[in-house]
Amino acid sequence: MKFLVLKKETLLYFLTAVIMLAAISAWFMLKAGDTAVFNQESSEGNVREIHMVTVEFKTKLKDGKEVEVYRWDPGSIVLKTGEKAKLYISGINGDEHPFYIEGTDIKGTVKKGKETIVPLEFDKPGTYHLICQMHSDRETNGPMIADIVVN
Ligand SMILES: [Cu+2]
Repeated sequence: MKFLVLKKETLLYFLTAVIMLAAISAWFMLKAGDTAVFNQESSEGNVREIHMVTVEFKTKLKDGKEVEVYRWDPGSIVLKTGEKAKLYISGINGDEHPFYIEGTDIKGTVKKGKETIVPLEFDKPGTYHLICQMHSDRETNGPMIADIVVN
């Protein structure tokens, strides 16, 4: 009788061990699954993120006159032909910057405190100008032009 009780106990221990092992492997399998999904997502698009801001330089001249200029920062970005990128432009200075990219049909507006996302992909190499229509030259507190260099 005692032997039988012991055997039951052993069986219980064995069962507990099996359940624990199953739980641990299930946890690892789920974890591996999560990683696989994450990897799929990151390799699927392979879209590069590029961040840009709108800035303003301002100064007072000796005669008291104020001069200012608006710029895209960075002023140039480099892409490979066919490379997919997302350009995130944050509006820091200036209420708004309506822009277009020369040689494309891309246009939009960057507003203060907001982020404008511009998907980029160029089939032909060259230098494409990102031009702010409001600050396109020195007369209008520009030139607010960034170069998108495609190699
Ligand atoms: Cu502007």
